Amino acid sequence: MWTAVWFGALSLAACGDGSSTSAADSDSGSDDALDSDGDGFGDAALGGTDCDDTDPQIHPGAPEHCDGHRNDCDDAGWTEDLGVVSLERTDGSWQALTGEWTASVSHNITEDGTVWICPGDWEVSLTLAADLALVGVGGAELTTLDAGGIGPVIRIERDGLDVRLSGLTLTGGEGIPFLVSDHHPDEYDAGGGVHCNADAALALEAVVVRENSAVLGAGALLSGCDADILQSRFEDNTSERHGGGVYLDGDSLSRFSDTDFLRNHAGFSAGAVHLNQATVTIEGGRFEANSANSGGALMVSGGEVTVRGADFAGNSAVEFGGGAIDLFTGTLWVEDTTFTDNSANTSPDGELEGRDGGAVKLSWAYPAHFSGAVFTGNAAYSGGAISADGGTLDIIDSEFRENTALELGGGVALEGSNLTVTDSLFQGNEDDGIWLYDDATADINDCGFYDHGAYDVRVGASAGSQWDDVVTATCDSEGCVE
Ligand SMILES: [Ca+2]
Ligand SMILES: [Ca+2]
Ligand SMILES: [Ca+2]
Repeated sequence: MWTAVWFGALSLAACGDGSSTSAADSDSGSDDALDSDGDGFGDAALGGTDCDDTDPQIHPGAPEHCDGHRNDCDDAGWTEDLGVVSLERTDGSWQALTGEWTASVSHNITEDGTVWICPGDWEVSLTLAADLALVGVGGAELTTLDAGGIGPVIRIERDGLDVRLSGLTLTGGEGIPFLVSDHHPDEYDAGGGVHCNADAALALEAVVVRENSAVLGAGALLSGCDADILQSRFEDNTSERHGGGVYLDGDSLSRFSDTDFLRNHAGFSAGAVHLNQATVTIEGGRFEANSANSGGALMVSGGEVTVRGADFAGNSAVEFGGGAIDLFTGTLWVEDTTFTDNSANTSPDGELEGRDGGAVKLSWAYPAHFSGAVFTGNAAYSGGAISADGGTLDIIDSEFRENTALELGGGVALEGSNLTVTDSLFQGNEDDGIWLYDDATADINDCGFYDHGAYDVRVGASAGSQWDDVVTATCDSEGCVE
């Protein structure tokens, strides 16, 4: 039926009827050509004005959405959707958000859907109160959300939400008050880039979290929030106290995959990631040049950490110990991971207590397990690569090369701990391969010890130590000192 009407209009024009009163022109903004998408405008290919008659969001005068299409059919005015933000609701309708995302104003998004964010520098602090995906269409390098210091860039405080962020840079965020769980009834500003304090599911993919600040978790606070973070990057975030990159609290059960932590800093502990009674899995990724007083990259204050295939390089504990990781009660499982040039405070001056573990410091680990770990060039006051004070430590198929202790235990230093080492190599650590004292016990099997300045395995440090009661070191390769 519509076809017949259209041919009628065409025949009028073809006949050169000068009246210009065809039905196609007679009503405002619409025409009588076939309108397949029902947006009120007929198909341009059939004489109407709708340049895309398959999409009702495209027609003359349509508002511009961040959808990759020239919505208003106006060639001259279209700029590939640069500088446009739009919410696509789950029912397929759209809402323009562009005008609101300026001057770092706070906004709530309360309807489920996808927020499409086209390239631009957006000044905004967002509270997400619905199931939402936020998609940076041009990727993180072109699409920045900047909170301008008025609060977190992204804030999630409603249980049960499912939130996904991709292709975005989050910056300029500032933490907001947060009550730390467990036995610390203290409130601190937390979560500058992302503040997720809810039983919610959060996914980040290809997101850069950069230059945010807080007291805890400058890059992100994850409290009760289960985060799945993929191919993302936390860089140059700074926390006054703990977790320069991320602070995980309470029941958070999170996973970081191929995610890098670069140059994050915390004033007290954990330049990159702080766990307070939380569980985290790290698969791949690089932790580089993060710093804190203790635990240059990671601090575990109760919780479980699994690390597979990651690289820790050049992280530092500037005052105390654990250049890369400081575990203060909890479980640590490390596989196929390198620790290179990390350091605890190695200054010869000042208080020396606690400046242990150039790469890893363990206190009451139950247990710490390393397999396929390679420690090279790490340095500390004692325990150039690893120091352990209490708990159990189990090392398989690992290498310790050219790690340095200012005092004793170039490779591994153990005090009151139980060590098992199997199929591992110790070479050129200064001055000792392994140092055992104060009720430490060791079971050393099928290991190689080479090129140590002092002892391959030193048992007891000096007169008065308690080593001779309990140490049971047996070395199968080159000799061990008893
Ligand atoms: Ca149409
Ligand atoms: Ca259309
Ligand atoms: Ca568009």
